Amino acid sequence: MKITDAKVFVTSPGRNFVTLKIYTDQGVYGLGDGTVNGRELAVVSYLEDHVIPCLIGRDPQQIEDIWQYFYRGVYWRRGPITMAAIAAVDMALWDIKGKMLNTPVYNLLGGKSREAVMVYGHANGIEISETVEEAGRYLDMGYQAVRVQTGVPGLEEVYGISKDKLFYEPAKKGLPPEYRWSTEKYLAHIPKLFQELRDTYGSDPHLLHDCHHRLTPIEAARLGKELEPYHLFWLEDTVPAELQEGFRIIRQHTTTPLAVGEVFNTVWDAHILITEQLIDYLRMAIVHGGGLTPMRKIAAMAEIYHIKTGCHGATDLSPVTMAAALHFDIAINNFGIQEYMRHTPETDEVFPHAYTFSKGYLYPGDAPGLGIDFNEELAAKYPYERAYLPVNRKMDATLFNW
Ligand code: EZ4
Ligand code: CO
Repeated sequence: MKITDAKVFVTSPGRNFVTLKIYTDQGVYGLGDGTVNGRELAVVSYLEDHVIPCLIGRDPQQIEDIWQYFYRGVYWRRGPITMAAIAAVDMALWDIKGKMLNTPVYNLLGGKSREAVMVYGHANGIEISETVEEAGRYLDMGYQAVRVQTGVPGLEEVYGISKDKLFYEPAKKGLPPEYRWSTEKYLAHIPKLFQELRDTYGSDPHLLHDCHHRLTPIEAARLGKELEPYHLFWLEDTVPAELQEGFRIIRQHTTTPLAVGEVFNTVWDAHILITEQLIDYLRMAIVHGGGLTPMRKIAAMAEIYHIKTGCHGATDLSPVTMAAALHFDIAINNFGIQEYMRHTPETDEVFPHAYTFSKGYLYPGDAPGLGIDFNEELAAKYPYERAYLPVNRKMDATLFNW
């Protein structure tokens, strides 16, 4: 069997997505996602100029060998653009293998370890009361778990807060807008949100919160401690995790479960976090973590250290990644939870998919391969639009973490 061609598509049905389609001499094709928010065209060039010429003529059945060829074989390893491009290839090859063997990819990963994939939705509001109400809407829809974010008095814009509710787009059209941030105001406000949520909905719902890399380890330790009475499912991205050792400080101080990793690319971003049991959930996405091939290995390593997965699933991960994540989530034993920020109806139309949502759970469906397709004609109606995540500054304009 041979790869005869591969094409890259950029489409923007509400936001930009990079999609790779690999064609074979058996008439079967596979789909992969290579989207990196705000750097989409860099992945397009990486694939078109450097990957696809080396891919044509190879046997698509040799997934491990092809993955190693583009990782070890290239000398320049790691990094978000490289790993997203390799991930796109890897997803497409698993899709092809499933279609050739006429079975869903989860069967190739060991079969189903569970009936369904628990997901969490995003509830947000400017005021605490609005966030509490929004969380209630998710619980009414059957969600077991909700991520809650709220505006902070004195800050004009806060990440994760949007007028749009069921889905929202964190990237803004045009050049990056700039926001202002105060950790002091934020830390003083957040515990009140959780007090209100537990008073309203009791102890049952799983509550999650994302700090979006805004804290130092000791600030994270303080927040984790103050939130302990509200029993969070997890506290996410407290600090930027380039300094993995920093998590030792947080861990010494709080029993609030910690999640991190949506910007990680390889196991080398997480090996200390894993082996020292400094976190509880690893957030790496199938697209940004280099595909299903490395993610299976990382999950297996995490399993030994009592760490579960919680794959990133914001709107900037395409439905192809969502499909791949669901096959992974349903197959591995140490699955924790899957983020599910719904895509717009336009995006769902461009990417028809077998996965379905019911009462707080996603189901990958039983279609062969990843169970995802790509409507090229419709995609062509939504050309690339420049868009970036905002840039964040402290109150005195010092550049800070988004
Ligand atoms: O800001 O996906 O947990 N989810 C998040 C996301 C990220 C975006 C960045 O591209 O933090 O909303
Ligand atoms: Co996050």
